[in-house]
Amino acid sequence: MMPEAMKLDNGRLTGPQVDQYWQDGYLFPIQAFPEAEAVQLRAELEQMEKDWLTADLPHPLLQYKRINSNCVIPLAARMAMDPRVLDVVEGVLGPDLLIWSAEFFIKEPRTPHIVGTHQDLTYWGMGETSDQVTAWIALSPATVESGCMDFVAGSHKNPILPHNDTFSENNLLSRGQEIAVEVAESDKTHIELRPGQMSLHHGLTIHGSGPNRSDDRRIGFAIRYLNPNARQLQASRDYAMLARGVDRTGNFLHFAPPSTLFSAHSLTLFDEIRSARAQALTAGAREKVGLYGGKSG
Ligand SMILES: O=C(O)CCC(=O)C(=O)O
Repeated sequence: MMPEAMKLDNGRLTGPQVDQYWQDGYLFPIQAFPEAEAVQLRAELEQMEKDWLTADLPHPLLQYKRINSNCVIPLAARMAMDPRVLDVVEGVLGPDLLIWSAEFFIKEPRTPHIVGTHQDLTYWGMGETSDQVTAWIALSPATVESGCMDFVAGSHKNPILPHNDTFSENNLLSRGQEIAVEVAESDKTHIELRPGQMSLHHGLTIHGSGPNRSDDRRIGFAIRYLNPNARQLQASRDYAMLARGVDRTGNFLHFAPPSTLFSAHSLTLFDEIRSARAQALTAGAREKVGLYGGKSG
């Protein structure tokens, strides 16, 4: 039985829920959309997949879904800018919100693909900032059987730990990256979610996910939110979409949500963002440090 979503205060996190997030480095399950609406959103996504699978796009469709989908797919930008999601994210990041990337993590039924255990911030080029959070929304049941995420409680209090590139075919991350420390099964919490529910996680939280052994697709939509204090430290410039409030720092170049699918303008922008970020994404993990290093987040 999956747990019921936590009770919000008028769509917003309560003080104790925010404290829980900072204590554990994650929070779930939170109702982002009613289940029936999630079913509709999934249908819209799957229609788009059908319509564009064999289209003549500069990159395979999978790449546009997997990273910066909010740049080229209006559905992705709409979900990432949904006020119900932003109201929750505000509880962690404050009133000024940027979207750095929105990514579909899809595991087809009965496939071996996993996501190796990692910390997101290792590859973002932003250092160990707490000015970010990922909201991961389930568009199909995320269960242990279907390969839901596993989080290690309190692990966001670590610095960025060493990671190895495995380049494993079954790892959905670009370099098959995996944290170079053993994580005990008993330290992992399974993040089971019903369609429409979401989890929040910190970019230093150690997490990964197993294979989909179910007969349904496992569809997750991960939105990387920043507040404007975050900074790109490795690439010479970076981009983000302003979702709410104001950006007084100007650390990111803003772009508008797309109004049509894969417009020529958005396809060019997609490549521009990718090449600007390549510097940060290809940089390695930092020096060797111990697990559970005790730096407070
Ligand atoms: O969807 C998954 O299984 C993993 C996603 C993930 O690693 C993330 O959202 O940071």
